[in-house]
Amino acid sequence: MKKKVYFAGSIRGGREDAQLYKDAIAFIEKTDIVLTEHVGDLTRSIHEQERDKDNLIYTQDTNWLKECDLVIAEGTHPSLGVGYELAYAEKLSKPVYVFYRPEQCQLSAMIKGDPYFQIYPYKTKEELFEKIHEILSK
Ligand code: 6K6
Repeated sequence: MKKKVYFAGSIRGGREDAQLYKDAIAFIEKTDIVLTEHVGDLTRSIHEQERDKDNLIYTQDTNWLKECDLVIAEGTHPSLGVGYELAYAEKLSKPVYVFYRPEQCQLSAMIKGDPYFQIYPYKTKEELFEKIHEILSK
């Protein structure tokens, strides 16, 4: 059966890795379902949003966290929202896999130091996809 994946990546924290999120989401969708396709949406500006939509985003995303089978996060680019989602997923006992590129960032000790999270340093996109494939094949 297809797994429902909550893919987390920086939005207001900065969109430098947005293309990578888009590619990772497309890769996951070859075999499974991504609930959070918007994380890889390159067409929407983060500035387009109105403040009063934030509660809708929060409600939708926390509902998807409840619905998902697992969380895959790209944590190279620091994001308050991603950090919040990871802690929320832990509270719900969802499996959480966090990827990051150690050559480009120092992942927060609050993520790296939490033994609940499965942390995967990687260098190349190929390496990232290979590991994601392994996780989804379990
Ligand atoms: C703009 C661009 C694409 O989508 C939007 C609208 N904003 C959001 N829509 C849905 N989820 C969001 C939005 N902003 C943040 N999130 C959630 O928080 C995502 O699931 C991301 O994993 C995470 C990013 O947090 P910030 O703090 O970097 O924004």
